[in-house]
Amino acid sequence: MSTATIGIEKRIVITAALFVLTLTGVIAMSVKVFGFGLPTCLTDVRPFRDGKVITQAPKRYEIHYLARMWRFEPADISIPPGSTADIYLSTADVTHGMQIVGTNINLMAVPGAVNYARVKFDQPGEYLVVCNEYCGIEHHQMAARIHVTDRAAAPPPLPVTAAAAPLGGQELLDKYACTACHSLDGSPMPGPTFKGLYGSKRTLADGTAAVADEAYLLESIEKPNAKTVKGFDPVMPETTIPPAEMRAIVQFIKTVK
Ligand code: HEC
Ligand SMILES: [Cu+2]
Repeated sequence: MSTATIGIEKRIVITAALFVLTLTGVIAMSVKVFGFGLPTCLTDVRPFRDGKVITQAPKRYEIHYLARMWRFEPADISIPPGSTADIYLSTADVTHGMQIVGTNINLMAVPGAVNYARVKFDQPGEYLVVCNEYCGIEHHQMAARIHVTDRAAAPPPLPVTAAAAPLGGQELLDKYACTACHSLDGSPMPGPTFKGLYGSKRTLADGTAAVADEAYLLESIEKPNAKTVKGFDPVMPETTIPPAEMRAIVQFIKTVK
């Protein structure tokens, strides 16, 4: 190898090293000088169960965002321009994403963990918070708003109440009038009781048998006439129920013992 080649190699190595050092320096400087928050996974913060805004000082906030199917809590907050917010993100169910449109905040909400980022809101306006991790049928509806407005400066900001909680399985049975024909405690009604139904063996009108597993429950509700339970009239009406509510109903029936 000639001395010339060694010289070129050395120069390439040194240039590459300088390049890496410069990049590291730029990142460190952006964090220190310009206050860019690098997203971090905080494993020492316990996942929380409710979303809230904590006012630490004027224009200093801590926002605990709880992502869940399919909303963020708090859904709506107001803070004054120039506010710095420490954002902590957790999830109540599956993995979600959280992007604050118009900022560089793009976090993941991972079950069992809390993610963190700091953001400064200089420009007044309405910032949309969206989920960017597909999380189920109503994923596209998952959104929240951060209002950056001077009107929020006088009284301390209060989280506006989050969207109403979804109905539970038992409430859905009332909503769809299932309880008009099905009892939960074994008492006789036009339809079989849900008490002890899950996992039990059903004798059907055509003489065959079936086990009331999850698939059977789903089918019985979606297509009431697919199978008829022996001793009952096929009078159950067909009802259109959104998938999320359907799941809640089946999950609830499973617990009626
Ligand atoms: C008008 C009365 C009526 C209403 C309202 C009704 N059902 Fe039924 N349901 C029945 C009857 C009768 C049967 C048994 C005959 C059959 O299998 O079709 C039945 C069967 C079922 C079964 C299977 C039960 C078993 O013992 O194997 C399930 C599960 C069920 N219904 C769920 C529901 C749900 C959930 C709703 C509400 C969305 C509902 N039903 C509304 C009358 C009703
Ligand atoms: Cu989501």
